[in-house]
Amino acid sequence: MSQFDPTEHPHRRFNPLIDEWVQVSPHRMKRPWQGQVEKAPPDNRPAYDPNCYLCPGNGRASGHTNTNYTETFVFPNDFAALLTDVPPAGEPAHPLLQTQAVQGECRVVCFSPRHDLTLPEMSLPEIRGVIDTWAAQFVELGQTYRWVQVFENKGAVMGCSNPHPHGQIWALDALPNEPAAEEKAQKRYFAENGRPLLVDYVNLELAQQKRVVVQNEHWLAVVPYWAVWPFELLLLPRRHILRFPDLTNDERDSLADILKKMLTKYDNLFETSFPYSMGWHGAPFTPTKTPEVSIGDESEDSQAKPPGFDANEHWQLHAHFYPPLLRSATVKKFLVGYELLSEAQRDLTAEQAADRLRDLPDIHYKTIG
Ligand code: H2U
Ligand code: ZN
Repeated sequence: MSQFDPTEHPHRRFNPLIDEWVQVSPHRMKRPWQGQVEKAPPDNRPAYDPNCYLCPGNGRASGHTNTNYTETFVFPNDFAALLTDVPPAGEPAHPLLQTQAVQGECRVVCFSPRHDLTLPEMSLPEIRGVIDTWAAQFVELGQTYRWVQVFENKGAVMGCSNPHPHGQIWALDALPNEPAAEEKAQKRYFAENGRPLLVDYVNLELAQQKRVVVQNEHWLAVVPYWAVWPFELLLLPRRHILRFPDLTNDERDSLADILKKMLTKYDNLFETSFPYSMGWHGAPFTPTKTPEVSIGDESEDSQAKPPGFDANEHWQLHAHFYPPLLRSATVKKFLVGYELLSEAQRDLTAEQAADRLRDLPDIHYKTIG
């Protein structure tokens, strides 16, 4: 038998952040592809759409009217999945039938008044405006809720209902599955190694440079070693930072820079506005306020701690970008079959995906003529 070659031989890679494996099948990259390689139809959106419920001054489905906003604009989601005044669920009737009442809030963040833009097409000061809005939302909602999920779901293939550049925020008093898995894995790694898992990972990626797609003074974007989605990216600060609002002025400017570059590369890959789901993960908050209606049991985190104490040193701030496109503007990867029933699988290695993204220009294709 020949020697193991990770660019040839099927293997599994471990995601230490959530304790899961992914199947990599690089030999399949050699198979012929006869499917479609369509270009996306040109996207000729107007700067203002009178029928868009997110454009400035327009009415929303709820009957509320948006202000004539000129920068970012945040409003409470009119169809919120979480509510502030949910009564306790009580004791489960059976351990196999558990219920937890959950209190929370949902908001919508319009990134720009311009209906026709996306993050990479916005200017650096405009992207910086989105960053400051995210930070302010984290600060405000983190006073009441343990978990604040800031995210963007972009593109019709992701089920996004409106092309107007926007994201969402869901804040709640529970720790949802993904951050709970990251909490567990990072806590264990810190206990065993005395250093945060993702800080070690940042240093490893900076040293190897095999999976780094873009880096600047304060940030790096890598296709993680354990990526599941073909062109998945993990965006990390180079220093140890627990939460988004802890970012300094310079780090926020630098974040605008790397976001513009990495999202421009995404759009340039298939010359289409690249769909994805992205979102921020950082240390959970320790709420000091209660939601409008009190929720009964105090969580262990809300007990008195010495000033300045933070039991979350094992956390490192980061953002995940999960884009579904595989080989063209229209051919996407599906997580179905083996992936739903056994484990996630990819063909292209993380290193090959990083090479492709790294080699793309960071000038947006729409501005190149
Ligand atoms: P998506 O396109 O990612 O689904 O986000 C749009 C959100 O905007 C969605 O959560 C909300 C929807 O509930 N929305 C309003 O709050 N008001 C409206 O008038 C329409 C949509
Ligand atoms: Zn609009």
